[in-house]
Amino acid sequence: KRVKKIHDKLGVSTLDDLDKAAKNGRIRNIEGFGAKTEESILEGIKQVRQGQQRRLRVEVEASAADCVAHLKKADKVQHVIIAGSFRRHRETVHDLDILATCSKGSNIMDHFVFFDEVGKVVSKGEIRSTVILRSGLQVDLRIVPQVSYGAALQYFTGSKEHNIGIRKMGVKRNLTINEYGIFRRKKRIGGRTEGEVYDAVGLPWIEPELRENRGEIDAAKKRKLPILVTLEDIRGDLHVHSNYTDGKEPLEKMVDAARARNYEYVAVTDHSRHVRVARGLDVRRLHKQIEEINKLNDSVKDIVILKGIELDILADGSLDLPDEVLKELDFTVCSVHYKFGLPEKEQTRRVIRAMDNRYFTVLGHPTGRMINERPPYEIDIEQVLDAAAGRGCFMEINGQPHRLDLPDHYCRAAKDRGVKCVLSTDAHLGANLDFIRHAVAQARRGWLEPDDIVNTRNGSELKTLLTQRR
Ligand code: DGT
Ligand code: CA
Ligand code: CA
Ligand code: ZN
Repeated sequence: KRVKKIHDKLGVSTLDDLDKAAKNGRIRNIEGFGAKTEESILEGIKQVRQGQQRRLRVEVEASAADCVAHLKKADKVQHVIIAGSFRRHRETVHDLDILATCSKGSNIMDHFVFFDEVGKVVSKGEIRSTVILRSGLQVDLRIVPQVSYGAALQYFTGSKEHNIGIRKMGVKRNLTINEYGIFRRKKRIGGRTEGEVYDAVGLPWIEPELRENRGEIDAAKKRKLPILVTLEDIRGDLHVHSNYTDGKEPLEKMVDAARARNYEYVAVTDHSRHVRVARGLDVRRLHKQIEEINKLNDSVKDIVILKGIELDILADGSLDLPDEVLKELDFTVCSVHYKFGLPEKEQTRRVIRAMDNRYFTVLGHPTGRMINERPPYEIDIEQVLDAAAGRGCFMEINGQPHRLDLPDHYCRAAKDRGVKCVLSTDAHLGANLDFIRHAVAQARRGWLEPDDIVNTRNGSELKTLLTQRR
């Protein structure tokens, strides 16, 4: 729709046309487009032209695992680990930085370049090689001696800014941290493990997800590092679709999948009527679903099925179904699915107005961004978070690979305001429940602890949280 608008209003039909239109500020004049969109279009064009789009971490996971498995089969290898932004669980990565140790006479470098997926060998040396996989992903392999493993792992995990901070702390103690060791004058005094590096500067070990120089070194000094949430803390999924709407599997199958994960509860949240392409539920069909869930709850004993809906936030900020119906539900994921182009003020007002409704539980995929595909809509998330704090509304961390929405810095902004987050998958298939890992990773990068998250609660604690606004 948006492409068509640009085409129709400005006669844009090539990337060059688009570039010119954005540079001349003509795009912001189209209704529903703003200066921010124009900026992100320009940024997108730059990335496409440089062929440098960063890849989703989630999308390179499988090849990363294959690479590691392959390397582990070389002779005389000890450690093989992926460092860099991949280890820090950044949402996108530029390349893979693999670190390995092996004993004398290993064939690891030959073995590496003969990996099936390698498309091109860029360089091959004794201690460092670089290849490009058929998928276009660059992979660097570095071999370090066993005594250097921890210091090298710390170095190559990054981020660069974090490393600089740690290095500076070393200097104060007359220590040189890195080129792969901890040295006092020229003498190696440690670096075999990563823990030794942090220990040498008087800090506890810092989780890779926190290593972005966003205050983690200070927090570590004060012994105030967060105890990050883990997958095991999650007790249920609160955003799941079924084939009542655009899900691919029957409700019962989705419940079975949740049960297979040993969840205590699962919320079925099919679309509401406004989403016609997904055959969104009207009052009648929602009632039918509620009935089915009631029956299912009577017959299954090991999991509680919550009655929910993914409710459209309409253009004026009202919700897509009347309060009389919403009060029968346990849970609502309220989402913006159209009118992405409202000016920032209006979009923000729209969402905050929706939160005024007492049946509003959680804001679904709050920024609307699709990584590498669609920019976020123009919305003042900080203002939204303030409003959520005042009203007791929650924010979703949607684990769909392209969404990962809220982004990490906003997860932290939510925590700072005492706004709790819900980690969910937005599953359209039973197998999608696995996306919860991605939501957990995003939450960890946002410094979240179990207490900051709604679905770490047990069933009765959850009930208390969900009824407090009503
Ligand atoms: P990426 O590849 O853009 O997704 O992000 P990274 O963090 O994986 O960056 P990369 O691959 O350029 O380098 C891997 C790590 O090596 C980086 O996180 C920290 C370390 N490193 C690279 N260059 C420098 C440097 O100039 N100084 C310091 N202190 N560390 C560096
Ligand atoms: Ca990297
Ligand atoms: Ca690299
Ligand atoms: Zn949605």
